Amino acid sequence: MKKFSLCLTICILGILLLAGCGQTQTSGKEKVLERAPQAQYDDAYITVGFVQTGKESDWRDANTNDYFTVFTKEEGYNLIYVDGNSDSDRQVKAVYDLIAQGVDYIIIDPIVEDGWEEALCLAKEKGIPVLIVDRKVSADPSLYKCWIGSDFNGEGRKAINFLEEYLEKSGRENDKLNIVILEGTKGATAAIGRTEGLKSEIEKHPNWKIAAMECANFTQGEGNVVMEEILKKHPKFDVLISENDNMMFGAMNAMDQAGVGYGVDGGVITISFDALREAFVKMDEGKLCASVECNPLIAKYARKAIEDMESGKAVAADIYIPEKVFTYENYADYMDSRKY
Ligand code: GZL
Repeated sequence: MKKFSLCLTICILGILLLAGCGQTQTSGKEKVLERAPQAQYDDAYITVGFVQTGKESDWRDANTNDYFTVFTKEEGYNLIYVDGNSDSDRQVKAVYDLIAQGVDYIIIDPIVEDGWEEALCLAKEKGIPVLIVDRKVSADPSLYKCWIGSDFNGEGRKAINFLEEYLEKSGRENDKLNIVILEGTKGATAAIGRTEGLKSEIEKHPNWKIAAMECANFTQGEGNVVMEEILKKHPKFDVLISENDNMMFGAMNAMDQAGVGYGVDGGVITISFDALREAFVKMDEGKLCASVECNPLIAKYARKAIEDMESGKAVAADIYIPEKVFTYENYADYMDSRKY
């Protein structure tokens, strides 16, 4: 009997505690849960919600910082930054929140291409223009105003064009080559496009073979770990192509630990993407042969598109941003002017 009365007491206490923990407004007999009032934004500013992928690479940090320097109060903007934390579900939820808040524009850099239809449909239904930047979505283009970013397939082709020139200069154009590729995040446009571009050019060379192609999610840590595993199965290969600089830096550490030589003066030919300032340092040290630029300074193109929409001008569906290829031969001409 004692046990029963003890259990009953605990249950009653629990109900009382629960009743006290919500935000409730007592109105006479019943307790009513009240939502916090809707966010009220100053109409003096254009409120822009920006849903970023996360902080997976140095390129991403440069890309994020660029939005804070472009969408300023002085320029008439109220920027709401959302860190997607490398979680696409979190990104989608953030878009619903921004719609509920009634922002003026939404900018999305989607971690992966799929899963955006419903949120984009709701934004369109609510009359909130959406801009897709950097990576793409697989949803119908009528659901957003424009896409701004890089030609990722072209970047992949540029990397192989560099390799072809590099080999010709050293009389190795007919060599048999084993190529290792470190891929970015599965389902991300940058990885999809670069891989397609790389493969379409590599297959033109019957004496070349892709010995290994593994995902390292654009991060330096995974570049290191994945390369350690690759080296166990493929201790000897001729070319390493990494779909961003950070994975290359991690792979370089693994090759150092394994005593594998790489760089301009012999050993594994190293080619990556992004062209971070650190990549220029690695080229200066002779460790990196080339980095295909992927321009993270996208915010000014997004602001221009918003300004055009604000003034009733048409905006192109796709806006490509200019990019170069930096190599061990030309890096010194640009190194001091790099902004990231
Ligand atoms: C490319 C961008 C990629 C970078 C990576 O536009 O989406 O994501 O190449 C970044 O460094 O993580």
